[in-house]
Amino acid sequence: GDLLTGKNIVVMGVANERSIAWAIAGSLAEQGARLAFTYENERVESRVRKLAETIPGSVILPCDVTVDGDIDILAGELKERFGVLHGLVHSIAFAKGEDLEGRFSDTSRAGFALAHDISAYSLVAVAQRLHPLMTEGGSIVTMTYMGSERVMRNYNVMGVAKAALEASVRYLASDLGPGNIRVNAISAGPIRTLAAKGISDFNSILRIVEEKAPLRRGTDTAEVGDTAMFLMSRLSRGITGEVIYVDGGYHIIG
Ligand code: 0WD
Repeated sequence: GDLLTGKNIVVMGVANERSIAWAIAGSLAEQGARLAFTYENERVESRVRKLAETIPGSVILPCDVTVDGDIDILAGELKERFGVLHGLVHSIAFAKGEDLEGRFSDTSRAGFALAHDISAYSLVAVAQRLHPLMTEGGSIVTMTYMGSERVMRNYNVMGVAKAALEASVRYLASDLGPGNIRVNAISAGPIRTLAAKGISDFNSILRIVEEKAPLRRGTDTAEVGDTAMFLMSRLSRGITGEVIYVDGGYHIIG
């Protein structure tokens, strides 16, 4: 297809081939988008580079979202390489392992701050610096999880950070809407990725979803990829400030 031909989109959060961001990149490339990938640090650079190079014409740039200077440099590089930016995919989150088990009430000040910095504020920090490149309008998509609105065992501080992320989506959508820039979140069902490895007892969460979700199966990264593609495309031009569930319907079940 060519729903995204002529569109320049930056994808943040590829860690390996299982990453949700990587499936999103696949769906975007299939529709003709030109992609830039960012990687957090040298630890993941070669892995991201190897994946990105399988999509011809991709640009690969460093960006640790906890460092404002990195995001400034990213904005400059994207302006130079692309001129105009049409899309931003934010697929980044982090919390300390010790904060993803046991009681939420035990969360430390530092653990709370770190989870919110990387998992929620980073969307604001990046949108702030990249939206000026979206001179033809644009679409920003981030990844969230139902732990933002319901208590999910072990998700703890990440659930609170996702609530902040979803609220940030609404405020950003309000600010950037007049420039025809849309901001939305995809709330995915549980998927076995590197990030999921950090959640204690993830397997039992998966099992419950397969049993109870209307579609009676887990969520596939390709399903998330296609929804992100829709949100990047003009097909979704009336949608902003929204959280779209791609979870086989699990969230409607009591
Ligand atoms: O079940 C799941 N896997 C779900 C994930 C269900 C619903 C939502 N999500 C969300 C996650 O919370 C996250 O926001 O989707 C997003 C992507 O997660 P993923 O694809 O499941 O996990 P992963 O492949 O690990 O990608 C997250 C990446 C990091 O990987 P590692 O594992 O190395 O922390 O976020 C990136 C990094 O590549 N990241 C950063 N990037 C730049 N700067 C930073 C940072 N400081 N920290 C983490």
